[in-house]
Amino acid sequence: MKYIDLRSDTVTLPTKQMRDAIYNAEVGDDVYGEDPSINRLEKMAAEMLGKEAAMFVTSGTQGNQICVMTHTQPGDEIILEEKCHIITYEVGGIGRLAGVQARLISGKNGIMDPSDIEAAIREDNIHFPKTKLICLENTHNRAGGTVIPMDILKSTYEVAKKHNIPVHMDGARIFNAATYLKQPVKEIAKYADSVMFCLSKGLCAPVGSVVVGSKEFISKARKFRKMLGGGMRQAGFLAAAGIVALEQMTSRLNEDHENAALLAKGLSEIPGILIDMDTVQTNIVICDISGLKMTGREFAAKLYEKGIRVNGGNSTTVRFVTHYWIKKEDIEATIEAVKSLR
Ligand code: TLP
Repeated sequence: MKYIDLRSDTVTLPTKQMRDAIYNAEVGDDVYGEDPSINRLEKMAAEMLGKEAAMFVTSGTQGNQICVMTHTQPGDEIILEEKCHIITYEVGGIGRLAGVQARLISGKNGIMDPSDIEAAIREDNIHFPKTKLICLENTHNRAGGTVIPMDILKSTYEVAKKHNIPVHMDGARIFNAATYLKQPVKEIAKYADSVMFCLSKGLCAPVGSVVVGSKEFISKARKFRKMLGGGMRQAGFLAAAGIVALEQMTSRLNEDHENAALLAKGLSEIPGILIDMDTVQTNIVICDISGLKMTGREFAAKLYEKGIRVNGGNSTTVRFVTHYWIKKEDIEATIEAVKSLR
């Protein structure tokens, strides 16, 4: 049976062009720096994001963890939004791997106020750890794919520079943010010292993410990637799909955003379902289904029987994510299926 899979944009399968590119890829040993496809992908990514250098990594999680390790020393403190991916879904890696302490700030729809960030920066005092990094997430996953407005991004970067603290952006979905803002992606990336973005989400590549930053930052980061077992050999097969992702998939994300908006509208009209429409900006829709008197897990199980997959747990929050393989008809079918659940 073919499911309408709205669990995540991570479920996207590679396109025909990607499969052909993988088959035909020129490869070499990337630990020796000799994989032409990896080198090409890294050059393209650095150019697109307006940074000096780039490094292919196995996953978004690995990219974020490497960036935190590269920017900090054990015992430092880093500032993050309280529901960000690094805190919620990275297995406590920043404590275990980087040995840093997290200073969490509540954001409005995932977006931290620059004055709250400034207030959280530690003064020089014998009792305090040093604030060594500010992490942003753009788009913000758990807040529903929300985008950091350009003026907030700029003010945040000004605060960071005033205190001489680098900014890392978890830009897993930065191309969705760029699409929403109608800005070239480098206009967003210029307000961060390092950016991680994923090839394997809305851009449909099967595996991999990229970290971009200064030459010095990336050469230091390469050592941490090796330490974490991310020094791959003929990884050009993966990079070949990543190149197609950057060439062909970054300019079509609006379609996913339109489908998410359509889905959010349809679902919000169903009694028992609440959606904060202000948060529906890109390809994620988060619903509160408490009015349906079932948990997210029960809701997901019922939809599964109707051929639709979503993620739901013990809470009454359910997430839907649109992507390349979801068409308008799938959205309509999903709304009808949810209506029939009651
Ligand atoms: N997010 C996944 C899950 O891990 C929750 C998803 O289905 O959305 N940053 C952000 C903002 C992400 O949403 C994700 C993945 C990552 C980092 C990690 O990427 P991967 O899965 O490649 O390690």
